[in-house]
Amino acid sequence: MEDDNDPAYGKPDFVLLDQVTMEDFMKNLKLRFEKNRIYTYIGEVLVSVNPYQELPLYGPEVIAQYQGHELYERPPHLYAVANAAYKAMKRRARDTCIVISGESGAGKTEASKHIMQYIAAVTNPSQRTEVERVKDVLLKSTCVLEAFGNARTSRNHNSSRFGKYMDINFNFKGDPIGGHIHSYLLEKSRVLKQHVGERNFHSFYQMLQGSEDKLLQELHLQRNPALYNFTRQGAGLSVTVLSNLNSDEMNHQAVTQAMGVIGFSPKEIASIHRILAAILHLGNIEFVETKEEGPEKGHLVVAEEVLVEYVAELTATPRDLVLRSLLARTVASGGRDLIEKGYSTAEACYARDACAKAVYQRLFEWIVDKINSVMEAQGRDPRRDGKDTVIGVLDIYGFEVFPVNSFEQFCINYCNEKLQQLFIQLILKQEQEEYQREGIAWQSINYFNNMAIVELVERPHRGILAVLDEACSSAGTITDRIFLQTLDTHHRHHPHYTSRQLCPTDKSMEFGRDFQIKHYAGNVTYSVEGFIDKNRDLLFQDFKRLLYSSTDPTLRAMWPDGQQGITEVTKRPLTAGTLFKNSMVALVENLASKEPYYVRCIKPNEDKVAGRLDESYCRHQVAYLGLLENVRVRRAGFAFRQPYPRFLLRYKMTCEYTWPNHLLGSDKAAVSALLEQSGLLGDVVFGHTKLFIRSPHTLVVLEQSRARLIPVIVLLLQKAWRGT
Ligand code: AD9
Ligand code: MG
Repeated sequence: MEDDNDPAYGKPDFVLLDQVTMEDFMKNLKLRFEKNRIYTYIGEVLVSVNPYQELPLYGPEVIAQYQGHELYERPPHLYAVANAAYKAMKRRARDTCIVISGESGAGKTEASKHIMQYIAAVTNPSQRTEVERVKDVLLKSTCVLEAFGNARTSRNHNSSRFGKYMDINFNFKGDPIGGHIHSYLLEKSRVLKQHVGERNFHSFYQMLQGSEDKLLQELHLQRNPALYNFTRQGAGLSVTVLSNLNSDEMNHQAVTQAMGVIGFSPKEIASIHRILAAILHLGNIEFVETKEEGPEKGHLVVAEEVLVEYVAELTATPRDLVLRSLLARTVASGGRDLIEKGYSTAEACYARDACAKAVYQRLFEWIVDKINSVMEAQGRDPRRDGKDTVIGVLDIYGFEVFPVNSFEQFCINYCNEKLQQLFIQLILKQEQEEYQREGIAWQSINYFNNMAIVELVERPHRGILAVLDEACSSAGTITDRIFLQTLDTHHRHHPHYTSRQLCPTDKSMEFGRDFQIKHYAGNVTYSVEGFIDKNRDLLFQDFKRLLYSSTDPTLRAMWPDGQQGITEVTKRPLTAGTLFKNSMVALVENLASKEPYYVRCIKPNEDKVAGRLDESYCRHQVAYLGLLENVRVRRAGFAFRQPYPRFLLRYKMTCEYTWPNHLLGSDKAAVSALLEQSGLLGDVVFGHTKLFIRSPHTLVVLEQSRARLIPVIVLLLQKAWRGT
């Protein structure tokens, strides 16, 4: 650990580079990575490279080395960032947040887990039961949410398919007393369809592989996922080729145990299994039109009726009602008359799929709500008017590009644009505010600003989401293709938008199907197929009423809107895109109101290989994450800053006027005397409460003289001690 100042291991902070060029940056990143130094700072921002192998960097012993230390006193680490956020929260009663960003597979989720582990390890020294319970729930909830919200994709074998923001509430002693999870847009279309090499959500395979024979029998399931339409398409059947992920079977045990710890009752766990099984059976239901002559000709029937029985049994709903909801829907005709409108085969498939997706989504949301109800903050601090201090941890799906990108990737990448925008604003804002507060002059630095891309998506009236909403409200007359044409008309001159129509020579896009956005992280071609449908997110009322009629209280609780009568006029619900946009706006506002800490994750290679850093692949990420600009801002201003008392604590032994204590009136004056004696005054500026140091060299000089003096001081102290 101590060798981090050794040049053989590169610079622990990019601010210390001799020159800020991409070459120098990459050289340092690579050198450190090769020595298993996967963490490096840019000031207080932590850059992390996914090692794709287990490194001995974590655990209680390492945690102990970071506990109570300042960021710069130990080699760069996630623990140091967690510690800094925790200390700021505790000392200054500031709400803080840790924002983890980077593309899919860069290591965000793993980072968030290490942060949680650090916080759990350093809190509640008195082992109060209630606090222990909260910590247990916090830690175990990750495992449960990963089972239901993560899946194997071609980019990451344990890819988060939902966004997660977790608030941890602390009392005045700094112990966690509660928490709240906010989940964002689960990629529910995965329930129906997976691309080659990908899988459905882990939960399905875990249940099939891990349940006892008896349970499977009760669920009318067989162990083999290849028997179910919803779990066989991607053919990526095993969870992973990586060693650090357990088998589905082992995970099943872990998840069930975690649910128990969190407080899911055995009945609730059984309901969850039944719901998952019902979804799998639903996926195998097919429809045929009757061929016999007579009045029934052309009517739709279910090919395998026993599946309907299974679904009815598992959802505790009447079989006839299940069948009816699958084959027809009830519509109010004119006044109060209700008529049943039979489906065509395509409509029935659509309705079945919509139902399967919605059931899974409601299950997921119910699980999040359940965890939240268990974590609701207890024992609030009355001195803060019932308001606790909070650390928020954001782990959201990373920027992603697949061979075919749809509505989900569009939302995910938009979300990453929003976070990048926040990073730009906060890093600049924070710097500027700090200089103003301390009364120091400051000149702004230019960034690539992705605001235009964010606006392309979210602007009222003409933005892509607004045009999409418009298409959705048009009672089925507007097709995906027309939607694309409208986008082309509105954005033909937009620098970040193009399509095959606008750029006929670009063969990477298809005519009438694709548009492309030049994202901050790269170009992504989206296929508009299914955009309108996914945005409208329609589920017929019949299914809602059916599921609300369930005698299983857990399932019923997921469908409160099934109470509504068929003739009740419902307001048009907000579209999926608009809901997502609103939640992103709220998220960004929330993060901006807290003191932010950043972890910027980098994926070293596309093949998930241990220890290999592909230079051009990483260079691209360094560029789009704006890391070089980050270093420049940090350096153009002042590389280091320290409150006067802290500075003295560390360096007072280097000056006779300040050692062991100074008599100079103020700490500021003492620091000034110290620096004058070392001849370093020219490189610093005195703020109201902090010292600002321009070049890292100054700190190096101070560190060296400190290192020279410490053995002498230790010796002196030992002598003095013996003498007493
Ligand atoms: V996504 O946007 O959710 O698709 P993440 O969350 O950024 O993505 P994740 O944390 O899931 O990526 O990391 C991907 C894989 O990299 C993990 O399953 C581990 O196998 C591996 N990984 C990531 N970080 C570490 C680490 N610090 N040590 C060892 C790691 N392995
Ligand atoms: Mg993740």
